[in-house]
Amino acid sequence: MMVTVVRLLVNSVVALLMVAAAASAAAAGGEVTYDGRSLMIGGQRKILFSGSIHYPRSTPEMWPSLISKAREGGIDVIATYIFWNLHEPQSGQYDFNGGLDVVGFIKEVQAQGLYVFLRIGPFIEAERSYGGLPVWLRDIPGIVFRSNNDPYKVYMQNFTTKIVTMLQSQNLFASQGGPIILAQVENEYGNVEEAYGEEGKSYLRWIAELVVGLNTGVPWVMCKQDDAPEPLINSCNGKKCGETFVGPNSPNKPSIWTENWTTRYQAFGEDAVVRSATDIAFHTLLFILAKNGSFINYYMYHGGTNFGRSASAFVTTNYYDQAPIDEYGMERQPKWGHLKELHAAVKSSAAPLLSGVQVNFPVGPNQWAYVYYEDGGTGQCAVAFLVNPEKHGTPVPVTFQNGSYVLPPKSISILPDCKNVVFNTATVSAQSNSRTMSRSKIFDRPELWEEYKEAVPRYDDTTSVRSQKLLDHISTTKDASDYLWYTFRYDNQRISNGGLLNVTSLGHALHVFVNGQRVGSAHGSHEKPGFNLVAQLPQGANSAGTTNVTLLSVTVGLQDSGAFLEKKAAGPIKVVIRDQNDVVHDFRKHPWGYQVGMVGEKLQVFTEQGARQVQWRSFSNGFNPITWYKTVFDAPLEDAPIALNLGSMGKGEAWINGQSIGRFWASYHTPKGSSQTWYHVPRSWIKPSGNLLVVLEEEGGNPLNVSLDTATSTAFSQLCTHVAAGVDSPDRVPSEKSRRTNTTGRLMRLKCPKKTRISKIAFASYGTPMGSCSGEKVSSEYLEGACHSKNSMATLEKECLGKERCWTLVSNEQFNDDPCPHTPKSLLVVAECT
Ligand SMILES: *[C@@H]1O[C@H](CO)[C@@H](O)[C@H](O)[C@H]1NC(C)=O
Ligand SMILES: *[C@@H]1O[C@H](CO)[C@@H](O)[C@H](O)[C@H]1NC(C)=O
Ligand SMILES: *[C@@H]1O[C@H](CO)[C@@H](O)[C@H](O)[C@H]1NC(C)=O
Ligand SMILES: *[C@@H]1O[C@H](CO)[C@@H](O)[C@H](O)[C@H]1NC(C)=O
Ligand SMILES: *[C@@H]1O[C@H](CO)[C@@H](O)[C@H](O)[C@H]1NC(C)=O
Ligand SMILES: *[C@@H]1O[C@H](CO)[C@@H](O)[C@H](O)[C@H]1NC(C)=O
Ligand SMILES: *[C@@H]1O[C@H](CO)[C@@H](O)[C@H](O)[C@H]1NC(C)=O
Ligand SMILES: CC(=O)N[C@H]1CO[C@H](CO)[C@@H](O)[C@@H]1O
Repeated sequence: MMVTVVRLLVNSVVALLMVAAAASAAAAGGEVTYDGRSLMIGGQRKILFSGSIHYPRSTPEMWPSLISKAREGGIDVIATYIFWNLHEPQSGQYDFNGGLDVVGFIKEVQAQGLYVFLRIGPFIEAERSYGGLPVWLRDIPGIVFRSNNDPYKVYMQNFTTKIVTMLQSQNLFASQGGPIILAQVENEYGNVEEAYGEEGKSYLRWIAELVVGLNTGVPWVMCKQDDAPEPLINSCNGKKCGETFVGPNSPNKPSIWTENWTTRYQAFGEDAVVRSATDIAFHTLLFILAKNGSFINYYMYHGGTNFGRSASAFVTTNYYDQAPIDEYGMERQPKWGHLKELHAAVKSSAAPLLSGVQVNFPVGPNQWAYVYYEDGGTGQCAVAFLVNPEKHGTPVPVTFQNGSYVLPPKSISILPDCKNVVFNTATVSAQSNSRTMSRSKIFDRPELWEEYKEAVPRYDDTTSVRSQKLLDHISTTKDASDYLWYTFRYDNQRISNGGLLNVTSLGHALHVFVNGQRVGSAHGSHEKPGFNLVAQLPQGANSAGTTNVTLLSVTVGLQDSGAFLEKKAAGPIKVVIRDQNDVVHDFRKHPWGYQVGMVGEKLQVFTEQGARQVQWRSFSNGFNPITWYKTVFDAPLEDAPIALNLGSMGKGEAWINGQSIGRFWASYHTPKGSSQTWYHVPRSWIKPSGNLLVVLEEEGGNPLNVSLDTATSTAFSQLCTHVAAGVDSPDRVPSEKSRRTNTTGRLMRLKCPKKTRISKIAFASYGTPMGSCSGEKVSSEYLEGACHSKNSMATLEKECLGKERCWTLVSNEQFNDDPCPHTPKSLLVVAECT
């Protein structure tokens, strides 16, 4: 096929009129076409930087500022998924109000002159519960999700059509003069396609027909889908698409990176993943050079918050807090600033990049020049890039067109005039910042709290749902709640005194009560949701009467990916008691009683009205399993983002004025401490006074150390220096400052930018430290070597803290220590100036 430009516009006359009408906005639509090089908007080739910002992960009040920070950061396109389970909570009942006003969100993007990449799915994964699919879909008879299955196709088509029609009615597609230039159907279907065999392939063809038939006038992509049917564009997701992407599956399709992961989502029990600005910048630019990339979407640009019960299994309530805009909507530096500089440098070279002919050749052993020549390759050098892909090692000097350049490891330099370097991906000039949480209000007095304890249900009374077997957790709750109570009882005469209760659960957490007393708790993890819980049954129940056993099974969000999601199950699947005589009693087939959810959830005790439905008592120190706590507070005076510090609590959910700020699980520790201590409270959810805070605690945390904190960000510059020790040719020591007589060592100097002082030594090691001073100084990139003087930090702090400049000798005398005699040593210091 010789089609080089695919025209998708149905009615170009209408579109041109719309374009004219919207011409004042920078991102006015236009016919979106493409070829093997790039997307073209209104006939103009574009290199587009896109940033994912998901409207339900912030509030409408935050949208304008998030979008404006993205625009200021050099972002051209805002990418968002569409969240089916939020928009259609019950079959046929739709919600597009308030925080779900996707039309309002897109119009805000348009008003700020940016484009939109609309990722409809409607299966989206996105670390959302059930991958964004409504849980009621499970109950459609005969349904198989994401396959050539009529019931699924009916619902999928209905919702997809509804979204497209709604956006078309508002003229939001570029072909109508709107900002939407690109759309996505399904999500990483390539990961599961094989599991569905021929039915998967048929589904894929059906999808292509469906979306083409919607006549949006914009191209559609399928990410991680190398066999995407014509005319859908296959695109890459990952951290390193400049290395991994196999390329478009047709020469007339552009190279698109739909998810360049700025970090990774965090799960409870895991530390936050930090991806440095320099690593992101390197791979982004490499994709442009090595894969002819012309569209890069940062996933995420702002992660935000998984409010309510919206996170998928074990995923933390904060989402991609390490993205260029943090959870609270503040720039994360130097990431935001470094990428802004990258975008500006690439934009300044966009024309030759897109129209020039690329030639690449070596300028060192493994260093490369990527040069773009004008006039079909016969003309002048129009822009050049110098690439050093070596991940480690020292900077490499190279010669390019008679000029000398030094290329830091894993870096790309941009030479817009083929001569001067305006940007290097590993050289950060943007300032850094750090976020400080300050306690604004501490709820540390018992009088501030009231409590309401959930009763532990027993087999007889409250458990209206009955069965002769163990029911699946998800099929029984239908995800109306995280909680499902399982109750049974046995005759004490049947089982000899005491014994071991052994519960096998598919996940995610479980608390076990015997006669109303908790005897054990256990939980799984993101990697392994299932677990066994073994609990000692209490001694002493004499042979008369019954023993009442209650299991509280808890889901922590539903799984978001994998084939055959409709069959996924949770909760206990095996319950046995091994008695004192080693007799095993199996309770799988036994009369069980169930209660879905907490009484407090049913009564909505987290709302003003619901709170009046129950009898609250004054705070008692003794924790009884499953307690609701309630207090009232005034808004903090500081004009800063707010978070609830739940570091002293265990696990549960918290509400402010009836709105859930999400699940908390502060007790799920990692080697560095709690997985998540702070939980974002959107400013717009609180009023000046009389705010109702309700916390449901299922593990027994201490509410007396809960606080309302404010987040502030402090800018600092980072200094890094690495000096080898040596007895020969010591640097000259400023004599007036020479306080030591023995100067047979090299000198290490630090100097802060004007009007700032050294406020922190972030890293110091005299010995054989590892790490280099090129690249962004992410602390994990520096390590003490086998040889390290324990005096390093104290020595640097003594010499440098509070000073504008300082110096130390790199010698045993200075450190009063020789950590490894006869081994060449060096000193690596990372300091911060504020
Ligand atoms: C599909 O949408 C149509 C029109 O909106 C509606 O009448 C019909 O009930 C929907 N079908 C299903 C299965 O949701
Ligand atoms: C990039 O585009 C050029 C010119 O169209 C082509 O020769 C080259 O093979 C492409 N490179 C990749 C990795 O697709
Ligand atoms: C490099 O220097 C040589 C010798 O002076 C000269 O002939 C050549 O034109 C120079 N090349 C560039 C790209 O400046
Ligand atoms: C509990 O049950 C599991 C699964 O049947 C089994 O592997 C495990 O050994 C049992 N533990 C004890 C202590 O009996
Ligand atoms: C177990 O529950 C039954 C029925 O509610 C009750 O009569 C009995 O007292 C309970 N047994 C214990 C030991 O609590
Ligand atoms: C209360 O919280 C603060 C800040 O998180 C912590 O430093 C302190 O140790 C806590 N105190 C208690 C008694 O838990
Ligand atoms: C100075 O330091 C060097 C090397 O650490 C040592 O060999 C020498 O003895 C020192 N000189 C004096 C005067 O302390
Ligand atoms: C395809 C790809 O680049 N995958 C990478 C995504 O990011 C994770 C870490 O966050 C890497 O382990 C993968 O290799």
